[in-house]
Amino acid sequence: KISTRKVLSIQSHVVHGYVGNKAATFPLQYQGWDVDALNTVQFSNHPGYGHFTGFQYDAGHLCEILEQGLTKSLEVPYDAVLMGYLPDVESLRKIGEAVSGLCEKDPHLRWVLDPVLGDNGKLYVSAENVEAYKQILRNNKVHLVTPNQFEMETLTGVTIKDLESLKLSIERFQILYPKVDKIVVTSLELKDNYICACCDRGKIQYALVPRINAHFSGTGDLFSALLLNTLVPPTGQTPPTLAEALSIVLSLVDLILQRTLEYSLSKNDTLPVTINDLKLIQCRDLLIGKHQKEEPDTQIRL
Ligand code: PXL
Repeated sequence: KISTRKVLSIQSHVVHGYVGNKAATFPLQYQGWDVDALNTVQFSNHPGYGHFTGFQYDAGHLCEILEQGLTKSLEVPYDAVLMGYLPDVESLRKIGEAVSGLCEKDPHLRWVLDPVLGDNGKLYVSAENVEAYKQILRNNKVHLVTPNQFEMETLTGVTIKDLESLKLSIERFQILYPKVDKIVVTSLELKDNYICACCDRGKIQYALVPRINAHFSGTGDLFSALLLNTLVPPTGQTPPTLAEALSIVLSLVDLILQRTLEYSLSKNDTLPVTINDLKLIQCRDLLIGKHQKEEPDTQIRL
């Protein structure tokens, strides 16, 4: 009998393309997860296209599905909750409380939180959302949090400009949010190097991320889904260390981005290009889990 792991993934839905739940669901299913996708918005496509239509679901609708439907009636035995983009602050607070309740009832449940606040020095949610994330992180045993550089700076108040200030921000994070178990800081650009940092039980490590001269949407969502997959293995398997998991996931994401770039470029394109959507379906051979058991690409070392 083949077993599955079960995740509740709370993120956005785009009809066309691959961000949010559309970037997380297929890779997780391909790795053997039952994915219950609770969609926080439904857009035609992501706003990076320059035009889109759609709407957000409000807190009442989302909580009704989570609390009345999934938790009370179905009692789905989730192994993990993956929480991504939640633009409405009331939804963020209420869903945060509901997930917190689930974690209290079931200590086995892993909460992976991607605090989507902004990027490249710009907030794309309200200041209230920042406070709501801080409160969630202060009060909950979150298994893994995956801020990018700007989100880490916003959550800690420490500006990151080199390895030393990065270390300071991680130390500050641990003081402010001592209940959070593991931290991965993504999209760090320090002195022309792309870096990823991780911290588990006080141990901080860094990885150099291969540079690809293009901008992609959905990479962060794919990344947090794959990290969850690697950190929460099937029952009976020992999870890798955070550094090992990060190394495996970074090399897989690199392969997916390389292929996406190759398949997206037209003859007259000049780099850097902006690529609207990851070529996830064309990367299914990379996603099927075989990669997990192999040695990660040697180029990514911690
Ligand atoms: O994190 C990517 C993402 C998720 N959800 C929505 C987005 C984006 C990025 O553009 O627009 C709605």
